[in-house]
Amino acid sequence: MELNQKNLDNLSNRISCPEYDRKSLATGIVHIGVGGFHRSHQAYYIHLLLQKDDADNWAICGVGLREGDRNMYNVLKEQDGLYTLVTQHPNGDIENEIIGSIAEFLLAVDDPQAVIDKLASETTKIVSLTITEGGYNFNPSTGEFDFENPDIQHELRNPNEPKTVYGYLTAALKKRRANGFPPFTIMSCDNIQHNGAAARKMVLAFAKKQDPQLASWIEKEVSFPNSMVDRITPVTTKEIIDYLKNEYDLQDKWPVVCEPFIQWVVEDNFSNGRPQLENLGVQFVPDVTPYEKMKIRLLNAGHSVLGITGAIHGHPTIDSCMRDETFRKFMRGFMDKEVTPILGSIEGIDMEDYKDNLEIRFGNPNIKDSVSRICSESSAKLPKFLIPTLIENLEQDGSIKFATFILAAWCYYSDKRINKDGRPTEIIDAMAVQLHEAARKTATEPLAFLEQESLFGNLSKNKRFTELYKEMIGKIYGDPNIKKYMQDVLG
Ligand code: CS2
Repeated sequence: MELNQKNLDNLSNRISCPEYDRKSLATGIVHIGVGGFHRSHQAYYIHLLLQKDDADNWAICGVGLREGDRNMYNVLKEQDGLYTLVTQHPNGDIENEIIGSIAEFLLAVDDPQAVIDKLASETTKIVSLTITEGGYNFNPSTGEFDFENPDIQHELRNPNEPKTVYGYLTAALKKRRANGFPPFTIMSCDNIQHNGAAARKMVLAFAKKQDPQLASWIEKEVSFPNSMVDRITPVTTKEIIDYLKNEYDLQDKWPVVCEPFIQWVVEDNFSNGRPQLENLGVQFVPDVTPYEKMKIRLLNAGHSVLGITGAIHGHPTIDSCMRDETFRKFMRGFMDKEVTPILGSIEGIDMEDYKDNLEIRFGNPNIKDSVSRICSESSAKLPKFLIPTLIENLEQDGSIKFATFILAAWCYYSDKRINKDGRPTEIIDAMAVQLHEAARKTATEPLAFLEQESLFGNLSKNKRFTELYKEMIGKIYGDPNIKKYMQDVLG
């Protein structure tokens, strides 16, 4: 049976379905960047809220800004915004739930005006974002707004023809201001440290160039709460689609799989109201800094550590890395010896418990999170997740061998594009070509990869680091059977 509103009644005796009346939903949140993560995390929380409370005005309108969002748009249109969330527990238990909180979906490339109008509507109170690190339009070497981007130049010249998130946000805020409506909150849900502050800096940089008066209004009136978001959400596979069909006679074209763990820590700073999510486990705190740092430096960096070494070794998924003792110990060694000393203690958090729990989460055999998802966009991830830990350890004379090994492995991975058995690795990275070009020079110039300053800053000038890096490069290039060198690092 196809998944859509009409069939919900028939489906509800075999799978958990929304109990709220979807016809009376109104959208208070517009979310830009609907992918697997948004659907396993924020849309799930809102679904729980709608199940529990009379909060019909907080449903979500999804927005896709790019042509690449068309598949999601088509599926959600066909399925009336409905999709199945499949929660896979480590012990094999599975929970399936049809989520109904996405009430509407707009594709900007088809109808830009509809998106501006939706954002500018008085009923829109929050605009949330999962646009990935790359979507923020940082100039990687300076961290400032990249005005060279041709789409940005286009929208600066033609404010009525937005293309990026910045053009849409400012066009809508301008309209709200002209109509005397209060602005929406801009809530980043991306894995970026100080994600709210980063979004604010970028929006203001753009707005100042486009319309300084509007920029002052935004500066005063719009809030940009920082948040830490967490739920491992692998890429949806055909097996899951088949499983729903076989077990439930349910045809869902794009279900989402996730782990049972879920966390959302948000600064309670909303300019135009917010849903009452605190009763559903969302933590509202005055300052998310310690939580986000802990998550990014341990979970996300830990993932990259396993992903890059796992890809070279030939492990297909994160859980298969975790079943390999060398990889598990290496990842834990990195966390214990290099990250924990930097983090220090965080009030209310038992760090050892947090790391033990990460081991269980990464090892969940039913999640099957591919190393290629983890390695994708490493050029945006490592400079935020792992390199700062290395730099801080250099400053404090701490251990650097684990992180250094990962950078040497990343160079090899970018250069060779095959695993130790000669099988091609799938590289998905906006900087793939540049990484490859830089890494290729390694044979004659061992530090060439590090000379990409936008990624590594001036690490190539630090003697303690470069000596070790060169030694590790020599080993990995000599024999890509990296497992034995990981054991050396472990000592
Ligand atoms: C992963 C994250 O993309 C990555 O490298 O580390 O997507 C991770 O699964 C999520 O942040 C978990 O909350």
